[in-house]
Amino acid sequence: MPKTQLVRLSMSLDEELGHALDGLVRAANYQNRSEYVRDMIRERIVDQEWEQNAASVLGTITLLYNHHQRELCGRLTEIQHDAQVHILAATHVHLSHEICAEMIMVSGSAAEIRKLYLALKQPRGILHAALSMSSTGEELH
Ligand code: NI
Repeated sequence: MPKTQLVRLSMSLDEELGHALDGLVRAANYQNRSEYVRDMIRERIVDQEWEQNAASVLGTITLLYNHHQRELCGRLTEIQHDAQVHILAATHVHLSHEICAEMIMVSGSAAEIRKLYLALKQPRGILHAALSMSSTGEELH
């Protein structure tokens, strides 16, 4: 990949906002403001991909459920087979005698991934569901 040019920005902030920025940089253990602002921009780009229903994003769905719930496992499998996304990985962990945790990593359109997440969190027996919204990285530099 060719080395990209650096763009130098100089910006003005109110004193209070400047202090707030330095506080955020320190709290997140960044070495300097530039690194912090770069990551802030990348995070905003990823947020925007999801807000604008981008055609290609990466998501991870975490499910927590009681596997004694009748027909739940079969239902979860069925929902995944019907989803219009690519399932890249799925991991099942037996947390305790009755509780299972599942991690499903998917790529596809933001709208379809959200639809899958909402379908997976509905069935009786699901104790918690979370969607982690990430990116394919195409727009990140
Ligand atoms: Ni299990």
